[in-house]
Formats: sequence, structure tokens, C-alpha cells
Amino acid sequence: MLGKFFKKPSGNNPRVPPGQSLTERFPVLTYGPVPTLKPEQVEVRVFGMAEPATFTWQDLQNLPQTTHTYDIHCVTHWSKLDTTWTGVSIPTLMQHIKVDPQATAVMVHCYGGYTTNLLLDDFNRDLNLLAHTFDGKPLEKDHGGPLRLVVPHLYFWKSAKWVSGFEFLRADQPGFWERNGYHMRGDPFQEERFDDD
Ligand SMILES: Nc1nc2c(c(=O)[nH]1)N[C@H]1C(S)=C(S)[C@@H](COP(=O)(O)O)O[C@H]1N2
Ligand SMILES: [Mo]
Repeated sequence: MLGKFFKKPSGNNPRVPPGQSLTERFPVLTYGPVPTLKPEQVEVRVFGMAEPATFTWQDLQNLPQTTHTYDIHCVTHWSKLDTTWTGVSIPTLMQHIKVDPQATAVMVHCYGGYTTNLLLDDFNRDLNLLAHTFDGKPLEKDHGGPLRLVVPHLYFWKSAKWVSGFEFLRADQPGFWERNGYHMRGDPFQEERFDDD
């Protein structure tokens, strides 16, 4: 009831999901410590139901780089339109990962301990980036620099900052916020905010 009452209409803009308001700012939302990492220290480890692999910073720089401009939606009701990110697309990375055909999900691990889960179909999408650049500049530490995931079709808590690894899983498992009441999938256009939505 109250939730419905407080929902602001998003106008007629079909790009703005229900219950969201636009912001020009770029709020920072971090739970827990912010790790300080030099780019050369960053490694992304692949484990679980995949052939183990490690991508160093240089490995990632050597892969083809992709730039996308798209909208982001935080579960705390802000959306930001036309954000521009550069990095390695997940399908590009996946060309170098041998995933067990029985895997159906991915746990994203981060420096600092944060985790979030994605179904493999939500992970391996053309628009998803392992991004090191925002608006043409190195990604700021508070926003996940040197390296974060960007998954624009789901609420922004799925866009893990300071990524350290991808763990391939046979079945979907809850990550940090998902264990604490957030929805397992988090589609903003379906308003999948909490696990009872
Ligand atoms: N490692 C890590 N990644 C994270 C978080 C976090 O606390 N730690 N917060 C998530 C949440 S809830 C949101 S809304 C976005 C916020 O990203 P921003 O701070 O760049 O706006 O990062 C997501 N990724
Ligand atoms: Mo969030």
C-alpha cells in the first residue's frame, strides 16, 4: 500500500522503470569497506564449474574493448540515463572461458567480500561489461575502479564493483544482498526489488 502511494510516476518515458526517479548525479552505494587497488593488482579468477583461469589486468587490456551507452537503475529508486562505459564485454570474455555445460548460474566475487548472483543467461549478454572506464575516464574508486561489472538490464546491485572472480555454479545461489532480502534476479521493469515481489 504505502509503497504504491509513494511511487512517483516516471512520466511517459518508457526508459524509466516503475517507481524510479531520474538523477543527473551519480550516487555512490557501497556496503562495507572500499578496497584500494592499483590496476596492475587486479586479477579476475574463474573457478567453480569452469576450467580454472586467471585474467590479469594486462590480459583484459589485450582483449577487444567495447563502449556502450545505456541507462542504470538502482533499487533505491534512482535511475540515470545515458551512462557511457568501456571495457571487455562478457561475451568476449566468455570466448576464453570453458564453462561446464551443466553450469546455470554465476556468483560474482569482489575484492572486499561483496558477492552477487546472476543466471548464466543474464551474465552472458552483449551489453554486459567488465568496465574500467566511465565517461571516457578511468573508473573512480568509489564507483568500482579499477574494474567493475555493469549489467544494465538488472538493478544496479548486480553490477558488482571491484570484481575479483566469477564462480560458475550448477544452480543459482544468493549473493550478499540476495541473502538479505533482495530479489534473486532484480529486473527493474518487473520491479523485482525484494524476494516477495
Ligand atoms: N563490491 C561491491 N559492489 C557493489 C556494491 C557494494 O557494496 N560492493 N553495491 C551495489 C549496489 S547496491 C549498487 S546500487 C551499485 C552502486 O554503484 P555506484 O556506487 O557506482 O553507484 O553497486 C553495486 N555493486
Ligand atoms: Mo543499490
